[in-house]
Amino acid sequence: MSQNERTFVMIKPDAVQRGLIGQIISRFEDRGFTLVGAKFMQIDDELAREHYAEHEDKPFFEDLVSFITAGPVMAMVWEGKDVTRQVRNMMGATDPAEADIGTIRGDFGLDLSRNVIHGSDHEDPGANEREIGLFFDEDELTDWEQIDEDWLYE
Ligand code: IDP
Ligand code: MG
Repeated sequence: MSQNERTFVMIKPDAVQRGLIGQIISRFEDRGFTLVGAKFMQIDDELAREHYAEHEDKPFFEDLVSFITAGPVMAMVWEGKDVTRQVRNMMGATDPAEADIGTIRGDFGLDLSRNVIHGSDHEDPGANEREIGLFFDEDELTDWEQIDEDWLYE
């Protein structure tokens, strides 16, 4: 497989509760990306603090930790060409009120602290690998080739 960039994506507790898992996964499948890992789980306090460590000094940090641990999430690893940046484009701006219509946050969210989805920051080199490692062991990721790859990629 030549397009082996991977990124970490998480459907947040608000979207799980609102029954949006299927619609969100469909968007990534429709785009052509390959699902290589998935885990339906509830994040504990320690993992939440580690995952969002870059925000620990922000005023919203404690609320963010409470929110992300309040219910189950769908943690995933997606693979494909330029996937980290493309997933961020598909997610839209952090605040759903500012996100373009057609993006996941713009179509499914209204409030900054209930913004539906997380994706690794493409402007932070290594964020994707770091976050994948935080949520998945190597043997929980599956290498496979989609049958449409010859038609998806030149
Ligand atoms: P991102 O999720 O688009 O990468 P970040 O700035 O990394 O945005 O923030 C991480 C998460 O923290 C956001 O997705 C959102 O859930 C939450 N967050 C960010 N800024 C605020 C805020 O000002 N108030 C409340 N929550 C916030
Ligand atoms: Mg971020």
